[in-house]
Amino acid sequence: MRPVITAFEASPDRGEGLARDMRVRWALEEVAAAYDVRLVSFEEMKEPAYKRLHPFGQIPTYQDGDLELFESGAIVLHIAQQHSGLLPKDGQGRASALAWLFAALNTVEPPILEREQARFYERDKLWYDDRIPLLDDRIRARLNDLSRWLGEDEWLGDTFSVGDLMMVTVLRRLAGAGVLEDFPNLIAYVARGVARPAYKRAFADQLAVFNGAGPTRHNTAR
Ligand code: GTB
Repeated sequence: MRPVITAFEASPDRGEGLARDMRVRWALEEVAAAYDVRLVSFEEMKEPAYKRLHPFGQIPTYQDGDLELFESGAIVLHIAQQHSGLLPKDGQGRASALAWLFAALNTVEPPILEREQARFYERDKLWYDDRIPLLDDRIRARLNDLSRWLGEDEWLGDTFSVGDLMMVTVLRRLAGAGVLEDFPNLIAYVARGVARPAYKRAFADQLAVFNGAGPTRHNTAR
């Protein structure tokens, strides 16, 4: 039996891989786990049946037999724990990879999300033009520290881990914001992440949905 994840039937990101099913697809590809995708509409996500699976009526969800999960971080962590490849075997390496997973979600993503929300919902507000530079500064403060930590290293720990996977998907959300460009080592870090074959497969699969092919190439056993 293959796990089933949910993804947007029609993603507002137009196939750019910015919705949160992308990180789950990428994790599944990294560990070479076959999976199925159930595409859902915005209407279906708000129905009681779906909300029994996801209390907030969002994507992604994950079902594997009787096991049901929501929250992309919890899903990616579960995948990393079930398979080898995304968590180092040594104690410190594993603990640090988990710390970076949480740092991506709890420390770096929030100011990026706040900027996104402002762009979506506050464009017509009087304060908009003053607010964006403030939000950019908050993001820059995080990126500054992240950039310093990474230095010229390839990944945040000794090897690619679930922490890098999450951090790269979070940083990708800055595309077009003109903030990441101040940090050449982070640009190179994201480029290394998206150059991974597993990332490319995951990206192609979610793009195929946008291009109307449906969930056709979502299994990794290839
Ligand atoms: N904390 C949850 C998690 O990490 O799983 C957040 C899940 C979430 O926000 N899901 C979004 C969703 O289902 C899709 S990814 N939204 C529908 C709703 O809440 O009704 C967020 C997203 C959406 C669109 C773009 N985009 O167009 O670029 C990027 C990211």
